[in-house]
Amino acid sequence: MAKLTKLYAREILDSRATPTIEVIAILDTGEYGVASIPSGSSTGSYEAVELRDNDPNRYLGKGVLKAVKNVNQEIAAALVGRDPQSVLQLDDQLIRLDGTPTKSRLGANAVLGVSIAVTKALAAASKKPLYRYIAELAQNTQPLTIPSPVFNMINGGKHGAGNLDFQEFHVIPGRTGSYAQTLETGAEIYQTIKKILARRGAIHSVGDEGGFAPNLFTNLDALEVLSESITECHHKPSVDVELGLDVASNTFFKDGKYTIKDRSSPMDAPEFIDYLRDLNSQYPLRLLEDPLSEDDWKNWSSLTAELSRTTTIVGDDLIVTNKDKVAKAIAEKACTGVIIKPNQIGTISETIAVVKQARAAGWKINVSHRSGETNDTFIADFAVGVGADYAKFGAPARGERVAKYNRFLSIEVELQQPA
Ligand code: 2PG
Ligand code: MG
Repeated sequence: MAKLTKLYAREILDSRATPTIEVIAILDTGEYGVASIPSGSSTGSYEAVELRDNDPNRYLGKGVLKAVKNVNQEIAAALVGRDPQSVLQLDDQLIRLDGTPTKSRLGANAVLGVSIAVTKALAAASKKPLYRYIAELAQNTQPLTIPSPVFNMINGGKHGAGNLDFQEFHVIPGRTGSYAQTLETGAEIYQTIKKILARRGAIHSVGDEGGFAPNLFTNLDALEVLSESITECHHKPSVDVELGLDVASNTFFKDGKYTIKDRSSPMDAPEFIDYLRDLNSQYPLRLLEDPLSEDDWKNWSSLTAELSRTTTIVGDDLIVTNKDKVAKAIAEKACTGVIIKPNQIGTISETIAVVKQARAAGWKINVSHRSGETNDTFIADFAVGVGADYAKFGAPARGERVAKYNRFLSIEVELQQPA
């Protein structure tokens, strides 16, 4: 077996000019893995803790030198010179070393950086493509396929320009052909949205995930723009090309009420559910993510009972890639799909365990990037390896988003080759 000969980290920048951690793991066989960790801005309160320096004199307090030091000193001292044996054993060791339920001592960013870098190094040493190595870790024996891409075309909420309340307006091309075709469809629709927004005088910039951040009157108008552009590209909206939303409702939920610009007064949960039901009949949605706030469990169950026959109700901030939350949601029938983000929990083994648990409950799996990203494409291999139904990597624009969609293109070609 291979020994870990070097493990070190450094501070780099993510796509939002914010520092993040990059970890390098080198084996005595010469193989190595490099991982850089993404970061969310609409984070759920129950996510694992991303360690930041809080030193106002550097990067407005957002530096990650403490996390870097934790890798270079404590974690390296525990792991270097040893055989990591398996990702599961490595992750167990990291969890024990940190010793907190939320990885707040060493930092989930430091811990996940090591977990992914070593996973990549071990995959390289096994001479298997990363996605196959992940499939073995996940005991996924199904034929490997590329998940359906969920393109985030219009950015609102915390990722936008302050005009729209909902965070993400998705376009999901149907899978009649190859993944490459869905990417082509997504790119054409993206370009068409740009033209339509210009025509409407809804001056646009782009948001954090590469989608447009336009000036529109209501959240519903954004869905209208998506539908119009799908039609203009000669597809049938909600049939050939479906729609989705990440409402990210935590961001506009206050004192028990949901406040959005489409309504003159704040709505309580039953009123907001009525609003979402009407929206869903006007613009049928394939995926409806975080329609209600992260602690509003009772109403999640009512909404799921009402809408899940036609629409997958997806928990992100509700579930935070956490096994206890998944168990609660299964028991309460609170959702039928889940967003999977490794940095919400902090190790690859725990992330895989959550995928398996959700899969066993019959949920749809949507593997997701974060709004602050790097060019690391690990998440694309991960999504293929665990057999995700969907992958959400932002718009088909901006380098850090496109890197992942392009990685799918090469995996698709490899999967088509005879074994
Ligand atoms: C989300 C994500 C990614 P963030 O809410 O699904 O799109 O956003 O990374 O800011 O939490
Ligand atoms: Mg979300």
